[in-house]
Amino acid sequence: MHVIDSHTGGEPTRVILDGGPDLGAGPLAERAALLARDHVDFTRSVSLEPRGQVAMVCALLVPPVDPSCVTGVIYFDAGAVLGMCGHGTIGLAVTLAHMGRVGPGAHRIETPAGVVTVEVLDANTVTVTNVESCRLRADVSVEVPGLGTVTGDVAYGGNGFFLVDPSPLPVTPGNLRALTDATIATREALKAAGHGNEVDHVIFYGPSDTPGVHSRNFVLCPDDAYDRSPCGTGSSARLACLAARGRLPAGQEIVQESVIGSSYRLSYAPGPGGGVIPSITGRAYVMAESTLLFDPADPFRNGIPV
Ligand code: PYC
Repeated sequence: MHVIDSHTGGEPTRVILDGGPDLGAGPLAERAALLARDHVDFTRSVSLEPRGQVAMVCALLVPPVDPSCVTGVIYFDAGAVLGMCGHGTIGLAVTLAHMGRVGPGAHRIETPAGVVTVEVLDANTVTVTNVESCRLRADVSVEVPGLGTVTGDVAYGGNGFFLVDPSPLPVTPGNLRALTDATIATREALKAAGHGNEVDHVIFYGPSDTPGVHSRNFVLCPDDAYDRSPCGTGSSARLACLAARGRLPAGQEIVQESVIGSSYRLSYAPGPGGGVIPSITGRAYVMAESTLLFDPADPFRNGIPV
């Protein structure tokens, strides 16, 4: 199995070029559901340690249904198959450019959430135009053990998010353990309150001391790792919420910082369905080209269960 690893703002992406399971030729959302239902050993074997790493998001290349797309892709981490992935799409575009499969300019990529566009600006810089994103519910409050009442918006940006601004605790690199525990507890409280189908990521927002930055975020992913990047689909959900509150006009750019200090430039255009069409610009770097080996005698060939 050949893979190329990159990172986008510190968040890893493993592009799987061959050797994945046969998922047929149906719509990508159906193929993603098959991957989640029937191939958990495969998804864990490539994402979890010892072959993978904490926070790994994998990008399985599949033939697109739409022939105008350069590829289809299904993203997953160790905890879930994702509808879309923003940092992964930046990493994928940089990887395809590294392989000589795309040049500078615009290209379409099919994901389970829909077709997205990438604009390759240089060898490392990519703008993703995401699927239409929208706020689903404003000011949802849940009781979270240890935190009290936590209030946020439920929004869709290719994945489902609960966005809390301001964060109940400081969003700083020194606070990663407490932020992880608090966002997991918030996600569990949302599940218990019946929002489990709408939310699989939780984001807390705090101020940044970097000049020109709109805010700093901490993003909890389905595998309980935090996103080292500012999260492309989470940023899309954020744009939808800012637009719905009248706090950001269409076309105005903001900079979103992650908890480790990497950043995306964000803006949006009005969407046809009343939401927003997000643009996310970030940088990715290719780190490794590898052949993964799976020894049947290896007791951890399907990853170390977490
Ligand atoms: O960038 O959309 C994203 C993402 C989702 C999960 C990890 N990163």
